Amino acid sequence: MSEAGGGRGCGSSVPQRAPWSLVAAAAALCLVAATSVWTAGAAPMSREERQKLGNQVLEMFDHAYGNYMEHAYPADELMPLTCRGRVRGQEPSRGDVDDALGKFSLTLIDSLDTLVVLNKTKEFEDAVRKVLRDVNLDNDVVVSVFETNIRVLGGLLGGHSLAIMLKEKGEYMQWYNDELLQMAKQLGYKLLPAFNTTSGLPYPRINLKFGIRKPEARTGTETDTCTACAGTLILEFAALSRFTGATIFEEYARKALDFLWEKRQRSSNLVGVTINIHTGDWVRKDSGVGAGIDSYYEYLLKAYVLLGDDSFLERFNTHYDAIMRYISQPPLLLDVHIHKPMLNARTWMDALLAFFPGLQVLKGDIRPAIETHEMLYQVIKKHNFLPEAFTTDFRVHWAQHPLRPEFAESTYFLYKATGDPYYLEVGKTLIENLNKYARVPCGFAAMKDVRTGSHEDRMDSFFLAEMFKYLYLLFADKEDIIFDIEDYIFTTEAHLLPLWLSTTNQSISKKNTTSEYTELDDSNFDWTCPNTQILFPNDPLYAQSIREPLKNVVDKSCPRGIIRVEESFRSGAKPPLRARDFMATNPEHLEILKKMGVSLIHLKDGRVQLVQHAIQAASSIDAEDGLRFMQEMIELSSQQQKEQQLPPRAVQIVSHPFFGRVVLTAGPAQFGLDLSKHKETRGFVASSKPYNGCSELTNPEAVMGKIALIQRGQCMFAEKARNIQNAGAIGGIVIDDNEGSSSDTAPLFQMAGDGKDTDDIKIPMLFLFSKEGSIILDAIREYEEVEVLLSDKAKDRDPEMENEEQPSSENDSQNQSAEQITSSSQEVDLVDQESPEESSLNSQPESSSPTDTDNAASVSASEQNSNPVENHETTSLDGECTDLDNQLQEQSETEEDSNPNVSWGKKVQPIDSILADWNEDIEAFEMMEKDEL
Ligand code: DMJ
Repeated sequence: MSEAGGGRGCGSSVPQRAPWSLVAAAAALCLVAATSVWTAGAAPMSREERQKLGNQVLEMFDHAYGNYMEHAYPADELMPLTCRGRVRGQEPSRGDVDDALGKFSLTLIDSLDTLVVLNKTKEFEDAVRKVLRDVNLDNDVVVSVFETNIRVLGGLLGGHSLAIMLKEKGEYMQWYNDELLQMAKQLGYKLLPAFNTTSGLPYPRINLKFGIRKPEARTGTETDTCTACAGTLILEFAALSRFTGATIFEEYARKALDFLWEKRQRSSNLVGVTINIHTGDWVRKDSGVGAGIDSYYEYLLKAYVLLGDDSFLERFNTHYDAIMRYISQPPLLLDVHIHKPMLNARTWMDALLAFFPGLQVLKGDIRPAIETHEMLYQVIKKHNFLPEAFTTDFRVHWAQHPLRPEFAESTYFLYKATGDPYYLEVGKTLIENLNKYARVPCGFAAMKDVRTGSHEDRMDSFFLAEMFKYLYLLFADKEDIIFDIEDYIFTTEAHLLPLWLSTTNQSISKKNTTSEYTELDDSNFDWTCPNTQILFPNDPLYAQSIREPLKNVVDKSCPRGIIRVEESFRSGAKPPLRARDFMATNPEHLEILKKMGVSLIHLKDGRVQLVQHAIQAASSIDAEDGLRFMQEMIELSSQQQKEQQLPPRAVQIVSHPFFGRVVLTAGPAQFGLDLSKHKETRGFVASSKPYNGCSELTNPEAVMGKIALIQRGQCMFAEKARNIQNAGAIGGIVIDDNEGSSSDTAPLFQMAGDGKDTDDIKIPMLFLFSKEGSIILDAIREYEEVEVLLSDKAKDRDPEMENEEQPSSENDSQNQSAEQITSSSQEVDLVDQESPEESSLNSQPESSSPTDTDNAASVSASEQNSNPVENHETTSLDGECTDLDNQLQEQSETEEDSNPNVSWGKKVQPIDSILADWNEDIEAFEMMEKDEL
């Protein structure tokens, strides 16, 4: 056993060779040590105001809980807009999100220990009786193992922990006889079959009644799970084992953790987002601290705190080093690839990572915690809530916000560690925003879009389990809570488990575990918990001084590419004018450009091309600056381009004589029916009149029930969509007006909305470049009736149809022409899955490869041929930075000679890497919809 205390992070209050309970308690105690040291900085908040805010939190909780109990209970969740309960099977399925709902009164169970924290002991007593009376854990329903563990098992254990605490106090719960614990044990046994894999990693889902294997189970065929899903069990399972003496739970959770540890990527010490539960192979190899991984890290550190095993701390520290080395790019936390950790895996962050500053407080690493928290707070100030995902330049990437508690959690922990009243003000803002924007007559509604303030009929149980706890505790004094919160550890769902479990039944902890045990050196314990002497070396303004440089980080930010920012600028070498600040209308900027040897060329299509000639620069230093500026500009526009990309869609001509053999690559739209989520749309095509679709159609009878063809240009895509929809079209294909354009040579893009709500557009819309579009137009001329299938992926052609129509010799000539069209369309882009033509997609970039043609020109052609209207539309939603958007279509050119180290050709992203990025984005979004959220 290692020593705790002494020279280690928690300071001298911990005796040498402390019992584990003391070590754990000390770690928790360190969190409050600083609350009284604040003497300057943000104005202190009076006790009166804190009480007022605390009471406001109580009132808000009553509003949420009261409405749930009145209108939804015994359903799992409240639907606050329609004021009723969400019962699984009775509402349209929301996919994986519904896997949290097991018909076990989820919100009630998740709220149990919140009632005690908020001093609502009578209501707690009443709620426990209801759980014991009404809740059935044996429903024939498939639930997420992860969600059921953290919300239901955790909720029951948190309830039990506080029930026995109250009983011991002698006033409340005197009748209680471990009934919640018995339920927890029953549930624990129901989850165990999920671990029946060779790896010991659990299946992601289980049927509460039938388990995994039985035919009635309707689950058990999954091969993958998320890292957090498999690595967020140890607190609840160990607590269950230690409370009951049944060792099996802790053993299973340890085995899963051991396996994940074994599978970490050895050179980077990072883990991926999803893993194959049978082979242990990483399925998604990107790695961050948000969705899919978050609570795996959290549980390693907290398992050390609760259970006292050094091995958990050692693992956490190893991962933490890697996180700080690769993922942390203060104030950002950006996903990287586990095998190439210097390579960012994406340019956006998800809201779940907002818990990380809180975990860093527990770890004792306060500076980056303050920085990230400050950045997140500024995003919140801009949008009132943290959008589900936002880009590195703080634009909304995914606008939803389901009232997540992670930011409040970090705010609470930072306040505990710093005592800085600034964090009380942050909490006050959170309360105000919730009341102002999310409060509805029947509870609190999730935000569907933080930009528009629209609501979703959803109030997740974690809102009651976590948000109110952290907000209440933030403003509470010790005497406001009827027990000592420092005797407990918070699970990831903020359920409370007593630290004394560390010394109970601990003999079981090491049984059957594969992990080797090593004596840790002292460095493992450095900073393992906040220590006021380290945090504030005679500087009460410590936290403020860290926040200060970041205070405008969001407001001042405009679209930019962040590619290991800290590295490129650490050297201090940066051009006098940054690409992200450049405005083509600013004469000073133009002057600087000239000095750097960069000239502007206005292209016919309205875009601006940047060209650098080093020899035209005023000096060699200016030439270097110019080169850096060009480099920044390329990265900036490439980043922007990447953000515009979406997986291609397919327009497949299915009617005679094509029979599905001709598949045209199409660009999707940011509005209308999403073909990746819905079944394909099939219909005959008809040209709209006017052909540009910019006004009410004059031939509605021709497009009614058909897929309308419209020409690009003259008005917004969304306007065209509305006009054809109003005329009764079931879908639309926009054909590029730029003659000769083709997906062979130009990158696909998504059609943007018009900056307003486009929810009214229900039909699918796809975009075809001119060459592909003319295949359809030619077909209409030749065959009149042309039927197409709009989908996210081409379907197998229909041999039955083909056979039906082809026996006559008359059709032979038509077949022949079909073949002709098929083979000629290979050039444009054929992805018929039954033929090797698929490879033509992969060969696309070769035609635009810089090795074929002039270097710089081909770079710009493949990277920046995006549509000015789309770029403008997309970013204008976010406000201030539209001027810059127009710059993002700029092309760049440089003379290779001017810097032999710069290979512009490398900037071209090969199509398979683009596709990989697309796939990762889709997977990421799918992940975010999963139960892990
Ligand atoms: C909670 O259920 C838990 O905190 C979980 O770990 C992930 N996030 C949700 C709430 O956002």
